[in-house]
Amino acid sequence: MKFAHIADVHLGREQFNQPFRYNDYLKVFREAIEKSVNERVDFILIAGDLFHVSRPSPRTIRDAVEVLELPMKKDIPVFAIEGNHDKTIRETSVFDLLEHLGLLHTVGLRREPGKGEFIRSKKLSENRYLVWGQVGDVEIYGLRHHTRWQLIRNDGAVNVLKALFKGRKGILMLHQAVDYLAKDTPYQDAFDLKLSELPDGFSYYALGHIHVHRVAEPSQTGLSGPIVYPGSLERTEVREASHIIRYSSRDRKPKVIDNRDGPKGFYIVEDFQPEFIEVDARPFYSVRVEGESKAELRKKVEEAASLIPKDALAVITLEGTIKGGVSLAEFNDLLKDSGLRYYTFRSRVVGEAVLSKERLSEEELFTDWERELLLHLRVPPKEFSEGLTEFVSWLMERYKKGIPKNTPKKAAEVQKGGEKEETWEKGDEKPKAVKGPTKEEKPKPTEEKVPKKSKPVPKPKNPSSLDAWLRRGKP
Ligand SMILES: [Mn+2]
Repeated sequence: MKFAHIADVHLGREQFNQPFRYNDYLKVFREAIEKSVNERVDFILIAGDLFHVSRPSPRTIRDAVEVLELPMKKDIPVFAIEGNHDKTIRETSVFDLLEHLGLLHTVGLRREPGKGEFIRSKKLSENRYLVWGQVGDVEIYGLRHHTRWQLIRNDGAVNVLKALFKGRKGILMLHQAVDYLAKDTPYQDAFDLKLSELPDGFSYYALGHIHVHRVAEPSQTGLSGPIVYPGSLERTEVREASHIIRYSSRDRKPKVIDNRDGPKGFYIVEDFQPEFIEVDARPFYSVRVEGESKAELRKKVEEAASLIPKDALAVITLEGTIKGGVSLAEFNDLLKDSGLRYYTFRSRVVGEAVLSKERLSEEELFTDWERELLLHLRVPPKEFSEGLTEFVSWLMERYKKGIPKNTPKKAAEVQKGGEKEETWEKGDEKPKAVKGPTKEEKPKPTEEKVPKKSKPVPKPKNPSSLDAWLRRGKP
């Protein structure tokens, strides 16, 4: 049994607003699919973010169709899940279109049972089916991207993944950041799942979301199979650069280093052993130039740029302490005849020396919900409205917990409008009808004192908790 594991294609993306980047992203996708077909794999997995946005342009859809026809013509099934970039709350999506054309199968929770030779379904509740793939004796499970608090509820007492995939085996496809593999990635402190929260029993964990390739072997994790991230097929940000050039104020010459996270590709997996297959992503240089004057910076930028091949991308970061600082406009003309395909400058130059202060941790600076809000603001704007709805309901739950049990009237007054609340807050005499507690008496929000009225939250260790979660209508 041999399969390909691809993730984070981000088809349709015009990085840096450069139309040629659209073709770069398409080119490596075609390369990955062609190599998979030539390897005669039994099936192909796309572990989320096939598209950069959930409503791709007609051109992007056409290009996806053209590439996905290659495995279809060879009867190689493609199984996919939606990632955070291409998931949608609408009933139908571009994935339905591709599925209808026979180009891929979406696995996970569906409103209707799946169809097709390679598809199996099980009814879980009214309008909810678990749909998975079956090729030979290998089962392919998966679930689209979810936020952490959709998957792990009641402080970890309810784990939706473990409930949903209990007793299942084969392959599990997810689009989430697992803490164990998130080191030195943007998800290091913003992971979705702890290692211990993954359901055990699968022979291969086909993940997406982290954009650099990473493998954690069973001997490291204690799980039944390797956890594998292929990373994105193209370079999506500067930390995925192919090469790094460092040129400090002490150096006489710039140094070129191959970036450990530079290689781009996917995995061909045979007997659940992954082998990394590189694709020809465009060379991308991360250049850091440090200087003590504008003239020194300009000279060093030119020297560093002479080491970069003409078809490459370059992000050039200027560093140093220069009186009065620098403006990037003074550098933009510098490389216009360099022949680089694209370059951009960033400045970390400081005008004057800043005394370093002891750094405060996130926990010291922000409350829990502020950190949760910040986490939400990190998601791309197009999915913000959906994420925000989730966040607001979460915040409402929290707020309800904060209202003391014995003062329902106060809560009612507050809800009536701002006027009375304001009077109360200004320190005037409280209205007689309101028997609110003083600040000191106010009980701390604890789990025990939560008056639950609306929307029941799934109870811990209750076998029907999964049903309750499903009924909430968030597949
Ligand atoms: Mn992605």
